[in-house]
Amino acid sequence: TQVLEWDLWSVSPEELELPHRARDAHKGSFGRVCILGGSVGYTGAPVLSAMAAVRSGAGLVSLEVPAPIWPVVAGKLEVAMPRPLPAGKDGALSLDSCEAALNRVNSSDVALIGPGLGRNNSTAAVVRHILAHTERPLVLDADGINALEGHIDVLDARRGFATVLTPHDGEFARLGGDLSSGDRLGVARAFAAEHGCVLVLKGHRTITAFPDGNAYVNTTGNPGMAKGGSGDILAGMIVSLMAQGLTIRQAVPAAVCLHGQAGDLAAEEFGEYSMSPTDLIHKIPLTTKHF
Ligand code: NPW
Ligand code: AMP
Ligand code: MG
Repeated sequence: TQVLEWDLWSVSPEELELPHRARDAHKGSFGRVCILGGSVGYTGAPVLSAMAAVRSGAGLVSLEVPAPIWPVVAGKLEVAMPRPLPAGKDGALSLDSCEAALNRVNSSDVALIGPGLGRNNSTAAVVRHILAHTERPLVLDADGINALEGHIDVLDARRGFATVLTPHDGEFARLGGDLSSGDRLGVARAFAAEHGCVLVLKGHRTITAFPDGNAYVNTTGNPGMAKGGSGDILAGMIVSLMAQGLTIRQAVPAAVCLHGQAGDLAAEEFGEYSMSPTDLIHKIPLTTKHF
């Protein structure tokens, strides 16, 4: 069992790997990402995830959003492809979305579920339907995690399939995580082992814990990232690296490390007060161009 401190500038190339882009590669070589997110009030989150996924190298990025917000999301995107899903009168995903959303997840290489999705009951039921029926690798963030509140058995049933959860402390508490001991590393490792998932416990010194007990403590990032939207970007970066054929063990800590590094570059240019999550996305290219 290893506990590694990650700092991109001191990490050796064999520890941090990005997928090789062969001279004759095409977009299909770099994975199909599906992002299920967005709701009335949270139209920005899935867009941030999608832009981060594109900037991190994914070949094709599609976005599945409730139909009422589709025009707004489509107006913000050029490279990623937004598609509408059936919604109810309240604007949230309806149960009619279950099969369509599942099909779209199943026709991608990796899916991210949750950014800005909202906490409506039928939306959460759609999320759980997908979890229960897909064998695809999944990244769950925000309301994708919240949909498991009181339903941790749905996560446990996915043991054997790749599932990455990226909670902040509030979301981790909804999963039953108890950080009152102050031992974030120990608690994260125990959770990953118990539920057979990869846990990214976010914050200062984000921890990535694998089910076998391995864990990484990230050293990049800064409090300028403590702004709504930063986590949506991280989730997009993780799903993007996973789609490109890295192993989950390579992809997740690498995305966490690069996300913090992009945040540090944004802070260098704009300062921690004024930097915006959008600035962080614009710094991703500086973190990846050396590879
Ligand atoms: P308190 O009161 O601050 O101490 P929620 P959310 C607690 C979307 N977004 N970090 C905290 O406690 C997301 O994708 C859309 C954070 C509070 O009780 C989600 O879908 C954006 N919170 C949705 O909004 C940009 C911590 O957790 C609760 C914490 C809601 O996500 C913003 C807050 O968490 C956002 O990303 C910690 N370290 N520790 C957009 N532009 O569209 C404790 N808490 O209720 O899950 O709300 O994270 O804002
Ligand atoms: P979220 O709460 O989902 O928007 O996620 C916030 C993101 O910003 C996570 O990746 C955190 O690790 C990062 N972040 C927030 N505050 C800090 C901090 N003080 N130092 C480093 N990273 C932070
Ligand atoms: Mg978040």
